[in-house]
Amino acid sequence: MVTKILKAPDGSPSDVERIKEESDYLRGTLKEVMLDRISAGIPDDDNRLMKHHGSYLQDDRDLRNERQKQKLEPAYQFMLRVRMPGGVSTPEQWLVMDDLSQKYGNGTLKLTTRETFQMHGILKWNMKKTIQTIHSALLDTIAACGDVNRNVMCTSNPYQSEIHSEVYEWSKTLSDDLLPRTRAYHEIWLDEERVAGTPDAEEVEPMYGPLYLPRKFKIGIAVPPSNDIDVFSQDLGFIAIVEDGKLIGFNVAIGGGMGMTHGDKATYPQLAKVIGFCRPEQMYDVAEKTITIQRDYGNRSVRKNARFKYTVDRLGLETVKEELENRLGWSLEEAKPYHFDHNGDRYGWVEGIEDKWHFTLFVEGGRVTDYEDYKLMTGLREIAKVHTGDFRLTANQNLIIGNVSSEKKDEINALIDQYGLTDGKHHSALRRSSMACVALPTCGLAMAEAERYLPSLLDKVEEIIDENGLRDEEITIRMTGCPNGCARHALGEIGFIGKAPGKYNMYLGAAFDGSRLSKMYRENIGEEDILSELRVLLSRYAKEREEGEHFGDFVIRAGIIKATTDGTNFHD
Ligand code: SRM
Ligand code: SF4
Repeated sequence: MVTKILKAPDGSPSDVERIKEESDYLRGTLKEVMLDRISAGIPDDDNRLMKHHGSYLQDDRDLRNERQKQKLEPAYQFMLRVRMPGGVSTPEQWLVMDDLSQKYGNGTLKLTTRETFQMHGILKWNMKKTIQTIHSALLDTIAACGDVNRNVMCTSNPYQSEIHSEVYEWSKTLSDDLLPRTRAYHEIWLDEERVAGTPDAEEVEPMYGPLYLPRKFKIGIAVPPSNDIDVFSQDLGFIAIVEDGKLIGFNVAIGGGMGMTHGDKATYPQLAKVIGFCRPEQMYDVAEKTITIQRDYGNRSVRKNARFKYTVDRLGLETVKEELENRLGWSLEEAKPYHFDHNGDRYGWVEGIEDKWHFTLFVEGGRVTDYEDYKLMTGLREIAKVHTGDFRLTANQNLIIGNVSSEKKDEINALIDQYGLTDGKHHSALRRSSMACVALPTCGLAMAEAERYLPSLLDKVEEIIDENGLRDEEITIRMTGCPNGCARHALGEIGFIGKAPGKYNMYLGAAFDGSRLSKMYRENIGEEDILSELRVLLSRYAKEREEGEHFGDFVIRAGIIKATTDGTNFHD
């Protein structure tokens, strides 16, 4: 076999590459600037590095204009993201996160689309205490953001508990073993003394090297028939193959991603493609070698073309597979058959193995807070105080109260009733299948509202749903405040991407099981147009659909939108 000579793109390295290179393995001047009391902010270079520590500086955009008028610096605050593979948290950890958000955050917790906690609103002077407390609860924020492998997701699967716990263990192993090795985090936040001497790069970061990756890297493990983690949106996806009730290995899919820039055809969402099968014990090797291919050939010059999906598209899927097998020293087996049913969550109580129960709770927009008439945060706190199982944050921003013993079930159920915590079944199935990214007021990249707006839009869409007898039809609907795709908009049967305040591009036609991307249907429309479009589309769907046909498939069959499975023609 002739080995092809692969090349990374030419071009001078982006500024972030310089920052990483000069950072002394992600230290920069973070230790010093976090002590500075003159500003609540930190310099840009350090903020770039901060991401590798699971945080970054934001400002409250609701207050931006007013503070500018008053000639005050922006209302600086930090977002902090926890690394929590597979989304599993103990009740004790839940209570710590709840307490920290009250003490140092904005009093809410965000359950993210990658199954973890985010806190918002932390002031600079409270960051170290917050991280130290998280550490004492046996959690951390290392590599939750930044140009490294991120929180590894896995299907929150209460139905097949045995497989779930096995797959969960693999997600933990991957997450831990693929961590950066630098001690920067421990020195800056946990007061670890620096070891004297200058070890070489091989010793400090054997896999990442001093420049880390060209861009973030994401891994997710799905357990069919659930594709809740949207395995085709991951840089590297593993699809569990179960035979005779036993996990025999994983199909490997590479090159997925959701982000793009409006109007820029060189950027697009892309689906990961299945390239083969590996045994569970080969999984780490596959992940490590895939990451090193991206490390060596990813675009370090243009960050918006730096994700692995572009590396795969540029080099070609077969070439990347060949390179992977060269680095592995063995070949992947042929991919095994699998079947996904859905990418959403299944709500309410289900019985797992060994007399354990799981309750999936609908958490709108993933925001845990106390609303005036819905004490969600208090209710969950009271549950955490008596719960002896676990909590599982889902990839759809919901929450599973997991591993509840039969003896505890009545007690937990009484609290669920007392606080009116909901499996969402009094809502339409459409709302239960909704996701929205954070967007305003904390996200600096948001062009329009998402999490704060979608619930009120859905109130109106639900009227149309009811007029058409579609209350129990699961239709996935996702909204993001910009095209970065944090709520995986391109895999929603109905998707909205913020363009400007109150204006969205509307997308249709993704598959209900997350295996096909949507396409743009209308550009730059406001609420009135959104509702009138949906009135026509949903009424046609109610009348013209075939038995069991999902909305995303219907719009394609009815010729309303052209199908695409390839991101490179996403804009056409
Ligand atoms: Fe994201 C950047 C929030 C999942 C694609 N994302 C951001 C930042 C950090 C904004 C920034 O860089 O300035 C957002 C913080 C807002 C805030 O105030 O909290 C942010 N992303 C989120 C979360 C919290 C959305 C949510 O409501 O749940 C999710 C946290 C996940 C986690 O726990 O790790 C989140 N982001 C995603 C996903 C979904 C996923 O991974 O399954 C995607 C699409 C998948 C992908 O990566 O392709 C996603 N986020 C992005 C991008 C676009 C990357 C790209 O390829 O171009 C950015 C912008 C960037 O990296 O430059 C981004
Ligand atoms: Fe922010 Fe855009 Fe991500 Fe929404 S999609 S959280 S607006 S970066």
